[in-house]
Amino acid sequence: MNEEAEGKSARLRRHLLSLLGDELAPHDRLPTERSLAEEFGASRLTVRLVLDQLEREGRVYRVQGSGTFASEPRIAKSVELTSFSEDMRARGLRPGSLAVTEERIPAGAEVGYALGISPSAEVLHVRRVRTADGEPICLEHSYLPSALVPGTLGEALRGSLYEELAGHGLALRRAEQTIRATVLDPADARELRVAAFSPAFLVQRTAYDARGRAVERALSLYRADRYSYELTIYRD
Ligand code: 16G
Repeated sequence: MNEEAEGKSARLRRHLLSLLGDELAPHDRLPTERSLAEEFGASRLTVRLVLDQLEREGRVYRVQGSGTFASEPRIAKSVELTSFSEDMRARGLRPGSLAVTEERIPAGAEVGYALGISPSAEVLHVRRVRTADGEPICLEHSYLPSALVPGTLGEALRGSLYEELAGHGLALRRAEQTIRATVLDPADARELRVAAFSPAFLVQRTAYDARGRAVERALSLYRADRYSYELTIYRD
């Protein structure tokens, strides 16, 4: 790209980012490629390359034959130990849960190791599809040692698990977690109402209370089109 086109594309990108930030609501249509090209005195190719970049960043999406649209904002998760309900409320979204199940099962090797209990020790497995304003965005499996959580949680699971645990003297203070990229198998994708094999973040978390007891092993699958991770990093 020559210098002039580079200057135009930088200006166009700034313009589009400010439109996306201030004026356009999710799913609003962006100005057409042709009108952007005219307004910025740029070629259609320059406009298309700028839109391609915004599409790769997840800021816009295209619909064949109908144009380019503003994406839903991603829910930026920070590295603080927060619950799903807190994350949603902080963004003005209503947290919810669908398809809630709970069952007692043996921990098994992976969960047992993470929780520091025997693979044959019993855990309460809670499975929930988490929603933001009614839209499914995350599939969560939580495993809680029966020794710490002996009863069923029932209706409490419609609300916040972390608030419920705190009410039982199991407030969570620290967690270790790994995040990796994955794709959703067809059954999980159906529950999250996205196409089979859509990208997702798999977050595995072990959360501890103030006494250092491992209270929860969780596997959360977040829709990658709705989430991003935010880290503050330091240099000495
Ligand atoms: C978060 C946790 C999950 C926990 C849930 C509790 C991650 C990766 N996972 O989604 O382990 O069970 O919050 O949310 O952050 P709740 O209190 O709203 O039920």
